[in-house]
Amino acid sequence: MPWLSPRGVSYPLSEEQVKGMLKKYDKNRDGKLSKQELRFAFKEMGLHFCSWKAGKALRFADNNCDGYINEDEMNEFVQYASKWGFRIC
Ligand SMILES: [Ca+2]
Ligand SMILES: [Ca+2]
Repeated sequence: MPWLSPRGVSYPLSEEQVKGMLKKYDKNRDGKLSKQELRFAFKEMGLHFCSWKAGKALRFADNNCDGYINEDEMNEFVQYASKWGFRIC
């Protein structure tokens, strides 16, 4: 994982934890995650190139093509995004 650089003490997040974190980043409480919300969440969870990754994961998991990740699409999204290695810093 060359794009991960450790920032102090950190530990990897499980898929369940990532899902819980993502829900907290639904800032406007519409039950869906926009690209902006995802990008912010990725950044907070220690990912680099978060804008690019947010877009890539969003396109992958956005089954109904509305540009948002809803509850149903979340599982696929998290599975896809987990390979980048989320961390709590
Ligand atoms: Ca939202
Ligand atoms: Ca969608």
